[in-house]
Amino acid sequence: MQKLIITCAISGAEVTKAQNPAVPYTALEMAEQAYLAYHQGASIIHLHAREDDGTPTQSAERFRIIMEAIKKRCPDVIIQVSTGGAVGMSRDERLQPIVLNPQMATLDCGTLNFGGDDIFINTENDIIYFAHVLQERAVFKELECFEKGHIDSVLRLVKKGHIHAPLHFSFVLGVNGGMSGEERDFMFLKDSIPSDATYSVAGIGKYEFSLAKLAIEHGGHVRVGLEDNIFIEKGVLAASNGELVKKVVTMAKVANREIASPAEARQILRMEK
Ligand code: KMH
Ligand code: ZN
Repeated sequence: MQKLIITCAISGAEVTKAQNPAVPYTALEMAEQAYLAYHQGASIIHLHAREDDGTPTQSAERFRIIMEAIKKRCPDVIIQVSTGGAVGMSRDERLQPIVLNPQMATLDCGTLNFGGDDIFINTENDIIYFAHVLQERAVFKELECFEKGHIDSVLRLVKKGHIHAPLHFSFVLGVNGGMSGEERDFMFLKDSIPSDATYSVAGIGKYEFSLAKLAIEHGGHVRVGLEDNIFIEKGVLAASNGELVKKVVTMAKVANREIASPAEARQILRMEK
């Protein structure tokens, strides 16, 4: 089996310090949380930017400052910039950090309810627009799929020439409004992607570690982090993103799966830069 790539979603756009005080807002806090995750074995940092008061922002300047701070602490880590941003942001607002030519970014592959009155909008034209911008700048894309229809959309857009290989999927399961993260859901999705594609799972809330275990056992990759889940175990807040990563590393050891370094992750995903 390939070595295990661990992504850590350190900050998110929605989770707050009131929910877990370890959620980072400032550049220094972001760098510290990224370092703790990287030190435990994360090779990719999935990044949302915040203002110092916690307000989500897609400002390129804010991303630049935060990415510089992270690079100082973890020079070789892969930073995966979010182009999802927060619910309600426009296409161009979400795409702002791409001017920084990050190595990697997310490409959200469909619309879904996001709890309450929120709708995370990614129309077919949005997906095509984002895909072309990422392609033009040679930014490696992670295809965020919140349910099976999103995978089908990707495969259709591949046929139409809008999305190009290598295909690396992220199954984000358990969002309030998306597909749940039971074993049957995981099996269905992993069997729905092309055999030469790679995938990672991001289980929201209670699904974080059960999905991680399945992905470890089936040759997939794993994302954890405070964006997705604030607890290390039922009712116990995680002390840091590092603690969440450490738990996955322990699970991987039990399953005899080695952890990929950032350089190995680049090779496994067939990244060009
Ligand atoms: N904050 C969510 C609305 C991504 O990073 O690309 C979208 C999100 C997906 O987190
Ligand atoms: Zn995100």
